Amino acid sequence: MALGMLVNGKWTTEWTEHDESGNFQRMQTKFRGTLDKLQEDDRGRYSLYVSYACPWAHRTIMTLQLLGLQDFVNLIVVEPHVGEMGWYFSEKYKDKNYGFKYLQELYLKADSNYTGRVTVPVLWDGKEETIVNNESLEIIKMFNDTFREFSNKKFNLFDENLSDKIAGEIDYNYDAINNACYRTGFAKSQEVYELEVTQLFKELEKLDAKLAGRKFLVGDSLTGADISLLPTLLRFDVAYHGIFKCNIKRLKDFQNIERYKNDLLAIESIANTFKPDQIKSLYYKVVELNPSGIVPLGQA
Ligand SMILES: N[C@@H](CCC(=O)N[C@@H](CS)C(=O)NCC(=O)O)C(=O)O
Repeated sequence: MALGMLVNGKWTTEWTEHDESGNFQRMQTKFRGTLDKLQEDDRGRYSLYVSYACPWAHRTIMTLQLLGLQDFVNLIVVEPHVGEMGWYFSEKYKDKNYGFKYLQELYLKADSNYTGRVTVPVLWDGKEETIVNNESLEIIKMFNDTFREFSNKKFNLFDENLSDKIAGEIDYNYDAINNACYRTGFAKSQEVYELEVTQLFKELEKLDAKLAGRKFLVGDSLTGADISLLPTLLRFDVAYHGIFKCNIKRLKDFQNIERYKNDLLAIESIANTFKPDQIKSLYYKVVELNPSGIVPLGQA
């Protein structure tokens, strides 16, 4: 992965996601639209652009599959590697809408002056030819709340009666675990790294205790809180332990977290979204972290 971004519509290799002390600070996403009501005519109108390797996109793929929305929304997958020009398409991973070569072309179609990172996931509106939203949590909520009318309705991941608890878990875990792995991996000083990794493992201990005797984070069924956390857990021993140096313990050393993760992975529409080789390859090819780009054969 060579990190870069668009500035006023032009691709640069700038990457400004650190503060002066070397702390990783994630840039905010720019497209934050919502959809309130859909019609049967909207079948095929929207596309979800993803990479199976990306944890944020992984949330949206899981949700799409759990809700059975594959006939309503087109799934478009990028090559599992971030190249010199960011995410790209290939013979195998085609942009079925426009035949674009790079994902940045989609962003520029939505806004020719766009400034920001070119990230997945993207929820694309093929009728208006614009990006509805590129923030994973907002996309999974929209799938559940707006698109679910056209789904098999097997799951309701954001039950209104549990919404405060679900939102609380998602917020807490984002900071404590999901993004903490990135803050650890992208720390630019020994001091920042040590603080982050120590705190992350304290939080994992807490999570392990919380999951004792529990199948789900909130209530007694699968919710958006589980879907938001799980992609990070699935990347932990596969990639974060090595390349992000999140290595005080392996995730499989946490008994309850490991059982929780494996129980969720037993759900078919989750299992078939987990592609460990793509995950390893994406993270170990981040040039800033691993200049040789060598991907290890094993994992923690
Ligand atoms: N806030 C976004 C984050 C998405 C994100 O950071 N995606 C990464 C992949 S894991 C990406 O596309 N990175 C490419 C880049 O920054 O150039 C979300 O949750 O949807």
